[in-house]
Amino acid sequence: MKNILDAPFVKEMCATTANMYRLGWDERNGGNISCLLDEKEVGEYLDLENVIRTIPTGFEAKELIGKIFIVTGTGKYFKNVEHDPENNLGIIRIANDGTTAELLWGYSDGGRFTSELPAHLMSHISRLSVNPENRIIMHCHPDYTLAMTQVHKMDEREITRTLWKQMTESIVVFPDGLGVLPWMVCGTNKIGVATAEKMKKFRLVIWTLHGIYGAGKDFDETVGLIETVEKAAKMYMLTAHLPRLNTIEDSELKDLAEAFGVDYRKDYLDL
Ligand code: 2HA
Ligand code: ZN
Repeated sequence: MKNILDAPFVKEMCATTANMYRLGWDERNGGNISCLLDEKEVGEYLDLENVIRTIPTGFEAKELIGKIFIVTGTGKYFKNVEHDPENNLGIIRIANDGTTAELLWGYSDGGRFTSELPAHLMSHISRLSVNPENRIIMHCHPDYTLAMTQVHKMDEREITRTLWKQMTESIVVFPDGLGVLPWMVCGTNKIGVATAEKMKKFRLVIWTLHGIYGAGKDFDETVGLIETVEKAAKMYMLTAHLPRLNTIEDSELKDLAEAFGVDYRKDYLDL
Protein backbone atom coordinates (compact mmCIF):
# COMPACT_ATOMS: atom_id res chain seq x y z
CA MET A 1 0.00 0.00 0.00
CA LYS A 2 1.34 3.45 -0.91
CA ASN A 3 1.53 6.31 1.60
CA ILE A 4 -1.68 8.36 1.44
CA LEU A 5 0.25 11.56 2.20
CA ASP A 6 1.96 11.11 -1.19
CA ALA A 7 -1.35 10.76 -3.05
CA PRO A 8 -1.78 13.48 -5.69
CA PHE A 9 -5.30 14.24 -4.44
CA VAL A 10 -4.07 14.85 -0.85
CA LYS A 11 -1.20 17.00 -2.14
CA GLU A 12 -3.57 19.00 -4.35
CA MET A 13 -5.93 19.63 -1.44
CA CYS A 14 -2.98 20.80 0.69
CA ALA A 15 -1.59 23.08 -2.01
CA THR A 16 -4.98 24.53 -2.94
CA THR A 17 -6.16 25.27 0.61
CA ALA A 18 -2.79 26.90 1.42
CA ASN A 19 -2.99 28.99 -1.73
CA MET A 20 -6.57 30.05 -1.07
CA TYR A 21 -5.74 30.96 2.53
CA ARG A 22 -2.91 33.20 1.36
CA LEU A 23 -5.19 34.81 -1.21
CA GLY A 24 -7.36 35.85 1.74
CA TRP A 25 -10.38 33.96 0.48
CA ASP A 26 -10.67 31.65 3.49
CA GLU A 27 -10.33 33.49 6.77
CA ARG A 28 -10.51 31.40 9.95
CA ASN A 29 -12.56 28.28 9.09
CA GLY A 30 -14.09 29.88 5.99
CA GLY A 31 -14.44 27.85 2.83
CA ASN A 32 -14.67 24.18 1.97
CA ILE A 33 -13.67 21.88 -0.88
CA SER A 34 -14.81 18.45 -2.00
CA CYS A 35 -13.20 16.39 -4.73
CA LEU A 36 -14.64 13.22 -6.27
CA LEU A 37 -11.97 10.51 -6.33
CA ASP A 38 -11.35 7.49 -8.48
CA GLU A 39 -12.01 4.30 -6.46
CA LYS A 40 -9.14 2.41 -8.09
CA GLU A 41 -6.70 5.21 -7.35
CA VAL A 42 -7.83 5.47 -3.70
CA GLY A 43 -7.42 1.68 -3.43
CA GLU A 44 -3.69 2.11 -4.04
CA TYR A 45 -3.45 4.04 -0.77
CA LEU A 46 -6.25 2.78 1.49
CA ASP A 47 -7.92 -0.52 2.34
CA LEU A 48 -11.41 0.20 1.01
CA GLU A 49 -12.87 -2.46 3.32
CA ASN A 50 -11.69 -0.60 6.40
CA VAL A 51 -14.39 1.85 7.49
CA ILE A 52 -13.07 3.85 10.49
CA ARG A 53 -16.54 5.11 11.48
CA THR A 54 -19.81 6.15 9.88
CA ILE A 55 -21.27 9.66 9.95
CA PRO A 56 -24.86 10.53 8.93
CA THR A 57 -25.01 13.19 6.21
CA GLY A 58 -28.54 14.36 7.04
CA PHE A 59 -29.89 13.93 3.51
CA GLU A 60 -30.20 11.33 0.78
CA ALA A 61 -27.77 11.22 -2.15
CA LYS A 62 -28.78 8.04 -4.00
CA GLU A 63 -26.92 9.14 -7.15
CA LEU A 64 -23.64 9.13 -5.21
CA ILE A 65 -23.83 5.70 -3.55
CA GLY A 66 -20.35 4.14 -3.53
CA LYS A 67 -18.68 7.37 -4.64
CA ILE A 68 -15.60 8.49 -2.71
CA PHE A 69 -14.74 12.10 -1.91
CA ILE A 70 -11.96 13.94 -0.14
CA VAL A 71 -13.56 16.77 1.84
CA THR A 72 -12.32 19.54 4.14
CA GLY A 73 -13.38 19.21 7.79
CA THR A 74 -15.91 21.30 9.66
CA GLY A 75 -14.41 24.05 11.82
CA LYS A 76 -10.99 23.44 10.30
CA TYR A 77 -8.78 26.26 9.03
CA PHE A 78 -7.47 26.19 5.45
CA LYS A 79 -4.14 27.52 6.73
CA ASN A 80 -3.62 24.33 8.77
CA VAL A 81 -4.43 21.70 6.13
CA GLU A 82 -0.94 21.46 4.63
CA HIS A 83 0.65 20.92 8.07
CA ASP A 84 -1.82 18.27 9.27
CA PRO A 85 -3.85 16.84 6.39
CA GLU A 86 -5.04 13.78 8.34
CA ASN A 87 -6.80 15.95 10.92
CA ASN A 88 -8.15 18.65 8.61
CA LEU A 89 -9.28 16.46 5.70
CA GLY A 90 -11.31 13.30 5.41
CA ILE A 91 -11.96 10.68 2.74
CA ILE A 92 -15.56 9.50 2.79
CA ARG A 93 -17.61 7.03 0.77
CA ILE A 94 -21.38 7.37 0.44
CA ALA A 95 -22.85 4.15 1.86
CA ASN A 96 -25.53 1.96 0.28
CA ASP A 97 -28.33 3.78 2.15
CA GLY A 98 -27.33 7.05 0.41
CA THR A 99 -27.53 8.93 3.73
CA THR A 100 -24.40 7.77 5.57
CA ALA A 101 -20.79 8.67 4.98
CA GLU A 102 -18.22 5.95 5.62
CA LEU A 103 -14.97 7.46 6.84
CA LEU A 104 -12.00 5.78 5.17
CA TRP A 105 -9.29 8.20 6.32
CA GLY A 106 -8.85 11.52 8.14
CA TYR A 107 -10.77 13.71 10.62
CA SER A 108 -8.31 12.15 13.06
CA ASP A 109 -9.43 14.19 16.09
CA GLY A 110 -12.95 12.74 15.81
CA GLY A 111 -14.18 15.54 13.56
CA ARG A 112 -16.42 15.41 10.53
CA PHE A 113 -16.88 16.89 7.07
CA THR A 114 -17.77 20.52 6.34
CA SER A 115 -21.18 21.79 7.46
CA GLU A 116 -21.74 22.64 3.79
CA LEU A 117 -21.69 18.98 2.73
CA PRO A 118 -25.34 19.16 1.52
CA ALA A 119 -24.48 21.99 -0.91
CA HIS A 120 -21.38 20.09 -2.03
CA LEU A 121 -22.94 16.67 -2.62
CA MET A 122 -26.10 18.05 -4.21
CA SER A 123 -23.95 20.26 -6.46
CA HIS A 124 -21.82 17.24 -7.44
CA ILE A 125 -25.04 15.48 -8.51
CA SER A 126 -26.09 18.51 -10.59
CA ARG A 127 -22.73 19.05 -12.26
CA LEU A 128 -22.24 15.34 -13.01
CA SER A 129 -25.65 15.32 -14.71
CA VAL A 130 -24.43 17.96 -17.19
CA ASN A 131 -20.73 17.05 -17.25
CA PRO A 132 -19.61 13.54 -16.21
CA GLU A 133 -16.04 14.88 -15.95
CA ASN A 134 -16.83 17.20 -13.04
CA ARG A 135 -14.86 16.39 -9.88
CA ILE A 136 -14.52 19.51 -7.75
CA ILE A 137 -16.92 21.69 -5.79
CA MET A 138 -15.27 24.61 -4.02
CA HIS A 139 -16.61 27.32 -1.74
CA CYS A 140 -14.78 30.42 -0.47
CA HIS A 141 -15.18 34.07 0.55
CA PRO A 142 -13.16 36.21 -1.94
CA ASP A 143 -12.98 39.90 -0.94
CA TYR A 144 -14.10 41.81 -4.00
CA THR A 145 -16.77 39.32 -5.02
CA LEU A 146 -18.22 39.62 -1.56
CA ALA A 147 -17.91 43.43 -1.61
CA MET A 148 -19.74 43.50 -4.93
CA THR A 149 -22.70 41.63 -3.44
CA GLN A 150 -23.21 44.60 -1.09
CA VAL A 151 -23.51 47.23 -3.82
CA HIS A 152 -24.52 45.55 -7.10
CA LYS A 153 -28.00 44.41 -8.11
CA MET A 154 -28.03 40.65 -7.41
CA ASP A 155 -29.55 39.64 -10.71
CA GLU A 156 -27.85 36.85 -12.70
CA ARG A 157 -27.94 38.62 -16.03
CA GLU A 158 -26.91 42.00 -14.60
CA ILE A 159 -24.04 40.75 -12.48
CA THR A 160 -22.72 38.52 -15.27
CA ARG A 161 -22.84 41.44 -17.74
CA THR A 162 -21.03 43.73 -15.31
CA LEU A 163 -18.26 41.17 -14.77
CA TRP A 164 -17.93 40.42 -18.49
CA LYS A 165 -17.47 44.14 -19.14
CA GLN A 166 -14.69 44.64 -16.56
CA MET A 167 -11.98 42.86 -18.50
CA THR A 168 -11.39 40.85 -21.66
CA GLU A 169 -10.79 37.50 -19.94
CA SER A 170 -14.19 37.31 -18.26
CA ILE A 171 -16.50 36.10 -21.04
CA VAL A 172 -13.79 33.75 -22.32
CA VAL A 173 -13.36 32.08 -18.91
CA PHE A 174 -16.98 32.05 -17.72
CA PRO A 175 -19.18 32.33 -20.83
CA ASP A 176 -21.90 30.45 -18.91
CA GLY A 177 -22.09 33.33 -16.41
CA LEU A 178 -22.97 33.27 -12.73
CA GLY A 179 -25.93 31.96 -10.81
CA VAL A 180 -27.05 34.10 -7.88
CA LEU A 181 -28.72 33.15 -4.60
CA PRO A 182 -30.16 35.73 -2.23
CA TRP A 183 -28.84 35.79 1.34
CA MET A 184 -29.80 32.54 3.08
CA VAL A 185 -28.81 30.66 6.23
CA CYS A 186 -25.77 28.56 5.33
CA GLY A 187 -25.02 24.92 6.22
CA THR A 188 -28.61 23.81 5.58
CA ASN A 189 -30.20 21.35 3.18
CA LYS A 190 -32.29 24.27 1.87
CA ILE A 191 -29.28 26.26 0.65
CA GLY A 192 -27.84 22.98 -0.65
CA VAL A 193 -30.91 22.33 -2.79
CA ALA A 194 -30.94 25.94 -4.03
CA THR A 195 -27.23 25.86 -4.90
CA ALA A 196 -27.54 22.53 -6.68
CA GLU A 197 -30.49 23.81 -8.73
CA LYS A 198 -28.31 26.71 -9.95
CA MET A 199 -25.43 24.30 -10.62
CA LYS A 200 -27.51 22.62 -13.33
CA LYS A 201 -27.05 25.84 -15.34
CA PHE A 202 -23.89 27.45 -13.97
CA ARG A 203 -20.40 26.42 -12.84
CA LEU A 204 -20.35 29.47 -10.57
CA VAL A 205 -22.93 30.41 -7.95
CA ILE A 206 -22.72 33.53 -5.77
CA TRP A 207 -24.16 33.47 -2.28
CA THR A 208 -25.13 37.07 -1.55
CA LEU A 209 -23.19 38.53 1.42
CA HIS A 210 -21.44 35.21 1.94
CA GLY A 211 -19.22 33.97 -0.88
CA ILE A 212 -19.03 31.91 -4.04
CA TYR A 213 -19.25 28.29 -5.20
CA GLY A 214 -17.28 27.01 -8.16
CA ALA A 215 -17.31 23.66 -9.96
CA GLY A 216 -14.88 22.08 -12.36
CA LYS A 217 -13.16 18.97 -13.66
CA ASP A 218 -9.95 19.74 -11.75
CA PHE A 219 -8.43 22.23 -9.30
CA ASP A 220 -7.04 24.47 -12.04
CA GLU A 221 -10.38 24.90 -13.76
CA THR A 222 -12.25 25.53 -10.51
CA VAL A 223 -9.77 27.95 -8.95
CA GLY A 224 -9.37 29.57 -12.37
CA LEU A 225 -13.09 30.31 -12.56
CA ILE A 226 -13.22 31.82 -9.08
CA GLU A 227 -10.05 33.89 -9.44
CA THR A 228 -11.23 35.33 -12.75
CA VAL A 229 -14.57 36.36 -11.21
CA GLU A 230 -12.67 37.81 -8.26
CA LYS A 231 -10.35 39.79 -10.54
CA ALA A 232 -13.30 41.21 -12.50
CA ALA A 233 -15.13 42.03 -9.25
CA LYS A 234 -11.97 43.80 -8.09
CA MET A 235 -11.92 45.93 -11.25
CA TYR A 236 -15.56 46.77 -10.61
CA MET A 237 -15.04 47.69 -6.96
CA LEU A 238 -11.94 49.78 -7.76
CA THR A 239 -13.85 51.82 -10.31
CA ALA A 240 -17.56 51.69 -9.44
CA HIS A 241 -17.46 55.15 -7.81
CA LEU A 242 -15.53 56.79 -10.69
CA PRO A 243 -16.85 58.18 -13.99
CA ARG A 244 -16.77 55.28 -16.46
CA LEU A 245 -15.18 56.43 -19.74
CA ASN A 246 -14.51 53.03 -21.35
CA THR A 247 -16.24 49.70 -21.36
CA ILE A 248 -16.43 46.59 -23.54
CA GLU A 249 -19.57 46.99 -25.66
CA ASP A 250 -22.03 44.13 -26.11
CA SER A 251 -21.09 43.78 -29.79
CA GLU A 252 -17.43 43.50 -28.76
CA LEU A 253 -18.26 40.80 -26.19
CA LYS A 254 -19.95 38.88 -29.01
CA ASP A 255 -16.85 39.30 -31.25
CA LEU A 256 -14.63 38.14 -28.40
CA ALA A 257 -16.71 35.07 -27.59
CA GLU A 258 -16.83 34.12 -31.26
CA ALA A 259 -13.07 34.65 -31.70
CA PHE A 260 -12.42 32.27 -28.80
CA GLY A 261 -15.15 29.84 -29.85
CA VAL A 262 -16.91 29.84 -26.46
CA ASP A 263 -20.58 29.01 -26.02
CA TYR A 264 -21.80 32.10 -24.16
CA ARG A 265 -25.24 33.02 -22.82
CA LYS A 266 -26.47 35.01 -25.79
CA ASP A 267 -29.55 36.32 -24.01
CA TYR A 268 -27.24 38.12 -21.59
CA LEU A 269 -26.12 40.52 -24.34
CA ASP A 270 -28.12 43.41 -25.81
CA LEU A 271 -27.40 43.04 -29.50
O1 2HA B 1 -17.07 26.20 6.30
O2 2HA B 1 -17.52 28.85 4.74
O3 2HA B 1 -20.12 28.47 4.59
C1 2HA B 1 -17.21 27.54 6.63
C2 2HA B 1 -18.03 28.22 5.62
C3 2HA B 1 -19.48 28.05 5.73
ZN1 ZN C 1 -18.82 30.12 3.64
